[in-house]
Amino acid sequence: MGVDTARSILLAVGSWDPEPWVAAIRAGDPERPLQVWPDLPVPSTVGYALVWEPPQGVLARLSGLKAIFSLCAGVDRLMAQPDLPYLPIVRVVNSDLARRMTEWVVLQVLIHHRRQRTYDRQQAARIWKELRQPAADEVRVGIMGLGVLGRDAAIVLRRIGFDVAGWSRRPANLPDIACFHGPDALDRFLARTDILVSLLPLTPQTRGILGIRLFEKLASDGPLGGPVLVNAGRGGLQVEADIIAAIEQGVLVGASLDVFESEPLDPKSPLWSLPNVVITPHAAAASEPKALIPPILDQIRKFEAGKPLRNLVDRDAMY
Ligand code: NDP
Ligand code: OXD
Repeated sequence: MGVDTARSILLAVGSWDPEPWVAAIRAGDPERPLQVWPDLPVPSTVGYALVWEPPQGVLARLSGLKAIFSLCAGVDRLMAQPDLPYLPIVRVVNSDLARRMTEWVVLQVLIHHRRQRTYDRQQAARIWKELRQPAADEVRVGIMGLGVLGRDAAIVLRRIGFDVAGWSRRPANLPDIACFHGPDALDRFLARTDILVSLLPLTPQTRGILGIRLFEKLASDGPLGGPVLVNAGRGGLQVEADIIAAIEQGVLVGASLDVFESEPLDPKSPLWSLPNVVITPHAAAASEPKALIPPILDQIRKFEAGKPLRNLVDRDAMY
């Protein structure tokens, strides 16, 4: 039996700074050979590719490749590569990432719930005026996507006191959270939602789902004066022209958007200046090398010892 020499790592992180990733890999496994794109002196020795937006064609060149580790939770751009090898893809499932996302989601829900944008405007105009404040349990938050991130956010929002529901593809069960699943339950889920939080992956089934027809099905009788959209999933989930129209027509009374159809968001987009719209630059939950690399190296070591890989992308479901 020949010796398996394909045990080196290829790091390909697109426009990100590779340095912190390299430092974390070297600290976690100093003995492991590492090649950092675009330096790929011996492609045949690469066993593991750690990637964020790798250039097309690179992965297909790695004849000894055994597994691909996505350095972000969403794998839509990776899955869209036409020459993606049919190998296991491990995605990010990490408590650091989940905590970061939950912080962002809770912040946005509270900004709308506590009318922070209105208070910002009042402060700018030196107006002292207290606004009526509904209790958290009067506000129905609906989370689309009850996966690793959606569940964490749901539990914390519930703990704060919101009336929380979630919607997923397959049945889910979470204490004190109303769980809906599948296309047949979507309308019922929307009808009981004042603040809609999207933490869906981008797949052929979810592309464009956040459009005017969906917004019109949200609850319009809630204590915030109308429904609010919060999207940190992917920009391809949303139809931005519909969000703009919905805000202008009062179908939505606010939105918080971290992701966009095209990033960076065009400086000319009306979204920048609509009232009660919060824009963040795809910053809800950053991939942190110090947090993400140790469990990846641990998985590689266990895999080499014959253990199965965990957190694999389902190639059929595309997430
Ligand atoms: P998961 O794969 O753990 O969860 C995805 C959830 O979406 C699951 O509950 C899944 O259902 C549900 N879902 C998928 N397709 C459908 C569908 N057709 N109908 C209904 N529900 C569906 O992903 P994560 O929670 O880890 O991450 C979610 C997304 O967040 C990522 O894909 C990424 O795009 C985005 N993200 C954004 C970041 C940012 O900074 N803005 C940072 C990190 C992630 P089921 O439970 O049945 O499988
Ligand atoms: C992710 C992201 O998917 O940063 O992890 O968007």
